[in-house]
Amino acid sequence: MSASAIDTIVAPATPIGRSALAIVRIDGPLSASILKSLSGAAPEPRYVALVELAHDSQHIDHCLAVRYEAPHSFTGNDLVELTLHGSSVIVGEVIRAAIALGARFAEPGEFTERAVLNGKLDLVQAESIADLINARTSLQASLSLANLEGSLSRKASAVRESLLHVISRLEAALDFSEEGYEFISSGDARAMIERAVADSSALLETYRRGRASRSGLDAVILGRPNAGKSTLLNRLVGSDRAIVTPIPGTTRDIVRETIEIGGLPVTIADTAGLRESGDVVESIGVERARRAAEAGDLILYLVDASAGLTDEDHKELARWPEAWVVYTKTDIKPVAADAIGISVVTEHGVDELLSRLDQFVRERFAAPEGSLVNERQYQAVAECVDALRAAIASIDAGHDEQIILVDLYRASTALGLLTGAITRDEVFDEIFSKFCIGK
Ligand SMILES: Nc1nc2c(ncn2[C@@H]2O[C@H](COP(=O)(O)OP(=O)(O)OP(=O)(O)O)[C@@H](O)[C@H]2O)c(=O)[nH]1
Ligand SMILES: [Mg+2]
Repeated sequence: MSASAIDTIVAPATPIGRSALAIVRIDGPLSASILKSLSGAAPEPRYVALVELAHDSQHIDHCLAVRYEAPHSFTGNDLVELTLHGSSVIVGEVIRAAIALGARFAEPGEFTERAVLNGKLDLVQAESIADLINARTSLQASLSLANLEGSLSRKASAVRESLLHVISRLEAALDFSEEGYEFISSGDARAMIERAVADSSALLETYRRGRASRSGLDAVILGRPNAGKSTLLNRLVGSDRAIVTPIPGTTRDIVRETIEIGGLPVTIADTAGLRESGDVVESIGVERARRAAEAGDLILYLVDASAGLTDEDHKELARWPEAWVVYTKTDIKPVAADAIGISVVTEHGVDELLSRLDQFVRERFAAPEGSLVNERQYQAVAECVDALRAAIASIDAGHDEQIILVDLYRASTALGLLTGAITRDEVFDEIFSKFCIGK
């Protein structure tokens, strides 16, 4: 896309409201001339200038302006960033003036989309910008930052490059088949594809953690009425979020709160006590509790230590084999040393429960850098693995290069969807730049 073929767009880059400062970005071919019209200034690219903004003889603000020249900007286009006083009135006036001077209001994500179209970012990096902005914990932020800096893209590129290597040699073998050259043995091609399968399968395995790390986890507190579920939720959250009474059956609907455990946001659901009940509302609550547990990542099954494990508890626990059994009210009756016991009255065992949870979340769900974090990324790599397996099956069946190439192109296109398109030009570059054919 040539720079002159695109619109000039304008939008605030900071939330609208009262703040010390607000940033407005103008991107596209008219950005510098809009700045000149508003301020009379044409600052040196990448230098901060203090300018007075006015439009239609009306003074708008004095602000800091930075002008970037294509391709050396976030979007790769000519770009202007104005740091204004953080008033929504000023922001509105600047945007209206820019629109009067030829810009249009940007679509959501359009600046980042332009950065992708200009090759400044790949798709994974663009997605990680949104994730970074939405991060609720420092672990989420550092994972998103790592992907923005290319952790995942580099892994995908390494696989893609090894595929290009095989593809280019098989293509060359086709082009020069009459001369009887062999550019790669089928054993070597198979071994390289096997390695690509192993690498991309390892990438697929990062998804369970990556997804959990990006979206957080759901923990569900289950147990018989009066077990102390709402009391535990309140203790974990640090406020009287749920109603606590000595009356069994107090909680009816699910009460959810999110806290940070093991570096991830964990949404804890306090639920209705599990029992058969003639009360319609309570029965619906029990049904909701079970559904939440089925969908949850972790179940804490609370048992009142002073009452001990009842037959109903045994029956219920048979449905939730993965649940952690946590005995409550250990101030009334202590529990065996190997059991998890807590008392919210004396605080006994609460810190230990928290540190067990912390460790569990870190070990089971915290993702390493360079993980797949969304369904789109997962589907792209899954398609790649599928195609590579088909290519290996074709080699094993003794099919010729053309058939194998179909699946290799499918695999590379799938990886292309992950980061940005793979083109036949790249295959030609690989052939002609690194490959001495001698013609
Ligand atoms: N002594 C003692 N009492 C507790 C403890 N935890 C909870 N309780 C009491 O047990 C009673 C029931 O607590 P809740 O937290 O409402 O129990 P629940 O499991 O949410 O009950 P339902 O909502 O009816 O299912 C309340 O009177 C609490 O004060 C504890 O650690 N020690
Ligand atoms: Mg309750």
